Parts: sequence; structure tokens; C-alpha cells
Amino acid sequence: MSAIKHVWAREILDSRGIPTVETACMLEDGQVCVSSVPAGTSTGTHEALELRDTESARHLGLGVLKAVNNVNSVLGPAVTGMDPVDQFGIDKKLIELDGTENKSKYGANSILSVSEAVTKCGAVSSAQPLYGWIYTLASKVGITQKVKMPIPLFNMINGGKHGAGNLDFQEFWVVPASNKSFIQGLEMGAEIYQTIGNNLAHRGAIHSVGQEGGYAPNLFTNTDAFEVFIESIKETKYSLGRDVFLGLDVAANSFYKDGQYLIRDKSSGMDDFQFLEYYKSLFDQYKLGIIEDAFYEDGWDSWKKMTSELGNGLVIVGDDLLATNIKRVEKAIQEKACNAAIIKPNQIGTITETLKVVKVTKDAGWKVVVSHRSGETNDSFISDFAVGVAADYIKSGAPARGERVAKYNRLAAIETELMQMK
Ligand code: 2PG
Ligand code: MG
Repeated sequence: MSAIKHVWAREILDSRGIPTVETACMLEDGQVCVSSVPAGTSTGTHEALELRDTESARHLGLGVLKAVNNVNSVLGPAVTGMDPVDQFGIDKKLIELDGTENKSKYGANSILSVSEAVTKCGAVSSAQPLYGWIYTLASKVGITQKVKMPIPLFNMINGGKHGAGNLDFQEFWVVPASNKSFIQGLEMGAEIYQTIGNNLAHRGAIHSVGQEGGYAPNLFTNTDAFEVFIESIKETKYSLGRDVFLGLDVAANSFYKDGQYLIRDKSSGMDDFQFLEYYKSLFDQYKLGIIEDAFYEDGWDSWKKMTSELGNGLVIVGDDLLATNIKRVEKAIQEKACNAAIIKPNQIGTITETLKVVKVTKDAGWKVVVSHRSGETNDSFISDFAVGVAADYIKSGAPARGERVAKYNRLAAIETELMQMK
């Protein structure tokens, strides 16, 4: 065993130019593993706390020096001397030290950066690729599936809080069919992405990009984005419904107000019932296969109604609803509120807790969607995580922009590596 010798953190910038935490973990044998954590823009209220220096003028109150200091003076020293393969013991210590429900004492950003750096050290220590080590940990929490490549949900058009244009829905996805390899899917995604860009330019619509690398156009309605997709896909050698499907992260929290969902496609707001009827027409017309956050984060009844009426043929994903929180996931399973969960390690704060949520999700027969955040770094940890836990899907934005393709390129490398072992 090579024990943890020293842990230190620093403030770095994420893809939005907003500070985040990077932690380095050095082992006795001199090896160093570094991990940085992402941050959301359209965060749900049930997520663990992200600690920021709100009272300081630095970085407009968004600095993370307190979180960095928490790693340097409390969390790092607490795990020093421990064996990095003892992920569960280390995370337990971090959770106990914090002692709060939502990691509000030390911040989920500081805690997760230590937890993830430790996972990387565990991989190095056990002489395994990171996804292999995560698979080992996943097996230990009772996840029985072998490693597998996830299907990417390519976020081609960014609206809502991520966009610069006028669309209400946050993410418009093109999804490769399940019979494609990851690398084939990436190739299709990249070709379709370029074609959509050309199409938007041709229409005179803004085709600069939003926070996740998808185009951020002004369009007449939200569904016009799907029309652009259909037109673009027709120009490629791929066919909609055979090679690729469409999907959405509505992020309905961001336009839900006083019991009404107001979107530009309709002249007046819709209540839950009307919004569900609207979705039904959308699914029929555009053959959507997967939808995330169709209703706001506490609209349990609408979630249940949608799942009971459409859950057979549609993947209904909870993000803000579930917040990678085991209690909320268990409640959703019991109430049949959806049939898939977004898994974002930074919504909960440690790798152990994240693995446990994946386990509960899989046990319910639900789909697992591992996800990045809108504020990302070049760390590709989630790619290895998705493969290690045998996730069904991964979302890492568009097949463009450094911090997004870092994850997709890492997945392509893993697939190539796995093929060598066959
Ligand atoms: C989401 C995420 C990631 P954010 O809503 O699923 O795409 O966005 O990180 O801004 O919460
Ligand atoms: Mg979401």
C-alpha cells in the first residue's frame, strides 16, 4: 500500500470563467492524481451546497477560496495517511467531518474534489484504468453489471439558462441508436452537429454556441429546433428513427411560475395537465425517445401522471427532481415518478454516495444517465465513471468545445482500449 501523503487544492476557472476547486492527492510513492469539479447554472434546490465566497468582491462573489482552504486545512489532513483504495472509509470520514445533510459545512465542491482525487489515486494504487477501478468499487456496492459504453446524448441546441437565444427548453439532443458503437455514434454526432450549424447559418439564425457547446439560435418556437434537426439529418447519410433519435432536457424549473408553464410556442401559460397534453403531441410528431425534467422539481403528481401514461415507450429522466439524492430517488421509485435518473456526483458530494444512488436506480430497473454540468473543466472523470458503473447514457454537451469533447474523446479511448482486450 502507498498511503496518502499530502492533499492540496487550488482555485481554477471552469468553462464559464467562474472559479471551481481542483484538488491534488499525492501518495507516499510520489504519484500525484488531480481532480477538478464542475458546477451547474440551472441548479436544483435539492442539490448539496456548493460553497462560494459570497461575501467577497473577488470573482463577483463566486470565488471558492473558502472551499480550497477547507481542503487544505481540514479535509486533506483528515485523509492523510489513509489507503486510497479505501474509498468508502475515506468518503465516510469526509461525510462525518461535514456532518450536515447537504454538505453545507465544508461544501460539496471541496468534498467531491477530494473524493474524486482519491478515486484516481485508488486506480493508480491498484494498477487499474480508472474505469476498471470504478467498476471494482461499483461491484462492492452491489452493482452487478459488467462495464459498458454509454450512449451519448448530444446537446446540439442550447436554450433556457444555457443559451444566448430565445428558446425556453434547455437542451435539444440528437441520440445515436443503441446498435452503434460509441465511436460510430460520435462520428454521427459530429457530422450532424456541423450540418446543423451550416443550416442555421443558411437560415440567418444565430449559430454561435451556448454553455454546453450547442448552437444558441433565436427561433420562432422551441419546436423549430426539431425542424432544423430533421432538415439537417436529411442532409446527412443518417436517418431519423433508424440511426438517430431525438430527446430533450426541458429543465422546466426555469420557466415554471405560479403553477403555469409559459413557453414561446403558446400564447398563454399551461397548467400541468395542459403541459402533459402538449408533450404528447410533441412526442407523436417528433418521435422523441427520452425527456429530462419535463416538469418542475417538486411537481410529483405531474411526473407520476406522465410516467403512468407514457413510461412504457419513453425514457423519463429526473434531474432537478432527484438531485442524485438517495432519499429522493427512493421516493421517486416508490411513487413511480420517472424511469431514469441523472447521476451528477457534484449534486451529492462523494463517490460512495454517487455509487449508492446508481445501485438503487439500477435495482429499480431504471436507466442511468451520467451527466456533466454546464460549468465544466477538462477533467474527464465522468467518462470513466459512466463506463465503470455501466451507465446507459452519458451527456456531456455538444460534440464541440474542449471541456465537452474531453469526455467524449476519453470515452472513445476507453472503447478502443476495451477492444484491445477482447
Ligand atoms: C442539466 C445540467 C447539465 P446545469 O440541467 O442537466 O446539462 O445543467 O449543469 O446547468 O445544471
Ligand atoms: Mg437537467
